[in-house]
Amino acid sequence: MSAFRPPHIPESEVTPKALYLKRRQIIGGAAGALALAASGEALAAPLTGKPTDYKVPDKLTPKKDVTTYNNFYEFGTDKSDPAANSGAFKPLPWSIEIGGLVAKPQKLSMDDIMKSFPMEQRIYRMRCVEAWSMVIPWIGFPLASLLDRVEPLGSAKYVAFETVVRPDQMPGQRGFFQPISWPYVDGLRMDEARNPLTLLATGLYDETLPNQNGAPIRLVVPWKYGFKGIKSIVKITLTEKEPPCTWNIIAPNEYGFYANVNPHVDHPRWSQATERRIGEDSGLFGGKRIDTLMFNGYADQVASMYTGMDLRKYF
Ligand SMILES: Nc1nc2c(c(=O)[nH]1)N[C@H]1C(S)=C(S)[C@@H](COP(=O)(O)O)O[C@H]1N2
Ligand SMILES: [Mo]
Repeated sequence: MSAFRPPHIPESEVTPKALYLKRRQIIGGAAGALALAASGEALAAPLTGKPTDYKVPDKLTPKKDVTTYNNFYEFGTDKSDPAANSGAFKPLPWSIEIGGLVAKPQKLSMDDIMKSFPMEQRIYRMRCVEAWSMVIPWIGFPLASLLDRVEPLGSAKYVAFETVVRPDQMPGQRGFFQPISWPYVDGLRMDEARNPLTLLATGLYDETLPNQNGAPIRLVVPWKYGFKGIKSIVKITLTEKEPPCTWNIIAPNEYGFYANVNPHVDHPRWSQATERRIGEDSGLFGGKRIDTLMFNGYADQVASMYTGMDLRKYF
């Protein structure tokens, strides 16, 4: 069993409104008032999510590893760069524009989001394409709830996402070496976006998302390789055509649009059959590796979306 215990909150306090009010109270006082005045939004407080059945028996990855071993090229390409270089990033105020093939396009602030969607806690296995993995207690809400709110048109077949571009606050977006053509973009097919597992996360463990993990809001798709989990989202667009995906643009033979975790389809330069759990004793010689599971262990919930598809072709 995992060592994690959800914080104890009475049922009455986990409604979105109560959660929001509680957060307002916590940041009360002079400092809170100042923070509010500056940002117009109240996100500086601890965050709680309603415990759910979405969890795995695996041991949680220590928060320290979750927040110091990251991929977030906007802050640099080394795993330690995002934690080291994201201090000047200002996640608030923030808003997301949702548009494209929808009946009700809208722009939502983080306040709107915190008020509108009840936050849940979900413990997911996460698998990076680089063959390491973590187990993370996320706080967030189903992307499907947000999609319902904008009312997708029948012609909408995909959902496209975009990360913020802020070279002044994101050192990886300035300077001579630019590994990516910004903004970082990615997308999902509509059924994947609406799958109950797919989350928009606003926190991890018991805090709002640290900058290095994609503050203030990022995508979490636990049966896909980590690069699909686009961070610091500012734009969501419903489209008819398959949207571009940053890693697929950079190396189409190595990274596909689907990026479903699949131990039977190797990356051209390494095996995807096993993985290394970050934060666990890795012993001598690179240590213990565990088997990677089909769809990262979520086959029961997602495999039916891909029946009849050749997963070697649509990797
Ligand atoms: N905008 C943006 N999102 C991103 C990335 C990135 O470089 N930029 N890296 C991706 C990759 S490769 C991984 S493995 C996950 C890592 O998320 P974590 O650092 O919260 O574990 O973020 C994904 N989302
Ligand atoms: Mo990744």
